[in-house]
Parts: sequence; structure tokens; C-alpha cells
Amino acid sequence: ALALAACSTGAPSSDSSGGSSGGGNDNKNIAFVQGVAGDEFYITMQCGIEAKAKELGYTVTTQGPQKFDPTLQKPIVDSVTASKPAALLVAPTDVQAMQAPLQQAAAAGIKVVLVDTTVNDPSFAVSEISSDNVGGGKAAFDAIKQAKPSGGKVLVISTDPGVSTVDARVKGFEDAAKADSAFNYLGVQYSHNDPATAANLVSSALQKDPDIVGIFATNLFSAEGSATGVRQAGAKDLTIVGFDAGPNQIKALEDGTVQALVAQQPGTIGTDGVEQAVAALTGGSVEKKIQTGFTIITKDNLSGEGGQAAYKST
Ligand code: T6T
Repeated sequence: ALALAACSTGAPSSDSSGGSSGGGNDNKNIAFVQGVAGDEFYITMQCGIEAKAKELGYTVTTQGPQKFDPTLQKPIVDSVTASKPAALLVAPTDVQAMQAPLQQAAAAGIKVVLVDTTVNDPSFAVSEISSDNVGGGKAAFDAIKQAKPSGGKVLVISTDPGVSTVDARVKGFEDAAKADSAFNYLGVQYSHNDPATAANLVSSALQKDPDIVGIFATNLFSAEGSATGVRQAGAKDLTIVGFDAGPNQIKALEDGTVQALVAQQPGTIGTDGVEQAVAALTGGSVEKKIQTGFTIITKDNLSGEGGQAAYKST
């Protein structure tokens, strides 16, 4: 599953020739393994990776599993390790299941940079780059509170437990919701990153609790499905705050189905990732941990800062 992105930066598509030059300083191959193929967040990250790699004289090969699932991602990582790129930028799909395969990549001499997600013990990685996910979850609660100042029931739709990013977003939201006595936190339900499942979860939740005032959807596919679920249930006065800003999320914001989006900076995560990998390869100074920011997009800033924070689709 090679994902080719036509990045608007003018960077060329990735060289997908496989690139196994077997170590040494002449090895200019960077492998990028996404959390899942076809996700605008990782596509935008790929654009950043390709642009920075080109600038620094490296080539990039990008692959991603068809689902956000460690049983599908592990064989991809194993084959990348066997092909011995100089560096591996990877978004692990599970904190536990991807620990050993990535440790093996590092043990084989590949510089591993964790982008977006992480694992339980990331000490083998040269660097970790991710958004302020706890802060983003808290910001999502603040956005619901702003729309529904008198409070009420709030629900979270996430993907799967064991995904470091969305777990952190849930925590940021949950802590803020529980600290506010006007709100009644109904907990988190898991959609397995499938929009149709997220839509069904939301429909059932609204049958049980028609007075839900707010839903926080912790990523792109959760938000897409939650918006569908609310639309199908015909719920009118409900605030949805989504994480991520792909084309479907922006459309939902424009048509009023979704009220706010927490947009990450996937392009920056990608360029930072390449910089850290190359620093590690060339004896430069490496930052062990980098945190990138986020932008809250609403209808009000969509024509300016908000619109610029939206992700690329190809
Ligand atoms: O939200 C991003 C990413 O940060 C997360 O780890 C998984 O889901 C996305 O890729 C969006 O679909």
C-alpha cells in the first residue's frame, strides 16, 4: 500500500523503488510508515517529510496499513527493517504491540523517529514528535463549554484504547469535564477508527440520552462518523468538536454539523521528523522530544488562520 501524495509544496512524489542500500553514510533512504494509508493527516505529514528530505538530499518511501491496526502495521515495519533504510519515521498504531518490532528496527542500526503516536518505552527512538494531545483534549472541552455554557451531558467518541494520541486527548477532555460540575461526563466509546461504527455509536447514545449537549470526536474518522450519527438522529442543538481538519471535517464545519475542530500541524511534525533523523545520522544535536501546537478552527476563522490549518487531501 504505497501512498503517493501530490503535495502542493511542489515536492516530487516519493521514490518507491524500495531503496535498500544497506547502511553506511551513502545511505540516503528514509522510510515513512503511516498509522493508516489514505488519512489526510498522514498525507499532509508525508508532504512535509518529502519536502524536507528533498532539501537535505534524502529520498522517501512511504507505506501505510489499510487499517489503523498493529497486526497490519507490524509486517510493514518488519519488511522496512529488512530493507535497511538509514532512518524510519513511524506512527505506531499501538503502545504495546509495536514496541518489539520498532525496537528491532533500532537494534538493526536504523535511526527511528516516532512521529504523532508513541509506544510504552520509546527509549530506543532518537526523537519523538507529537502534538500537545492532552492540551488539545482540554481545548475541545473548552470549545463545548463555550457553546453550551449551562452544561449538560457530554460524550467522547475515540478510536481504540492503546493509541497514545487519542488516549491523551480523551484524558485531557475527561479531566476538564469532570472538574466542571455543570457537565455530566458520559465516558468514551470506541469506533475502531471506522466512521460507520462511530455513526452507529452516536445514534445509539442519542436514543439513550437525547439530551446530550456535546460530543468530542478524538480524530478525523471519529469526527466524520459522529457528524453522520448526529445528522441521522436529527439532533439539532448539539455541539460537536472534532480533532483534525481534513476536507470532510471542513465541509461539516461549513454546513454547521460540526462547531469546532482542533487542527494539528502534521506537515511540521513531518519536517521536524526528517530534521531529527538527519541530525542523528550526521552527528548533529538531536532533540529527544518535540511538541507541536494546534489551531482551533471555527466558522469565524475559516477564511484566515483556520483555513490555513486545514489538511491536504492528496
Ligand atoms: O488524529 C490523527 C493522528 O494524530 C492520530 O494518531 C490518529 O488519527 C489521525 O491520523 C486522524 O485520523
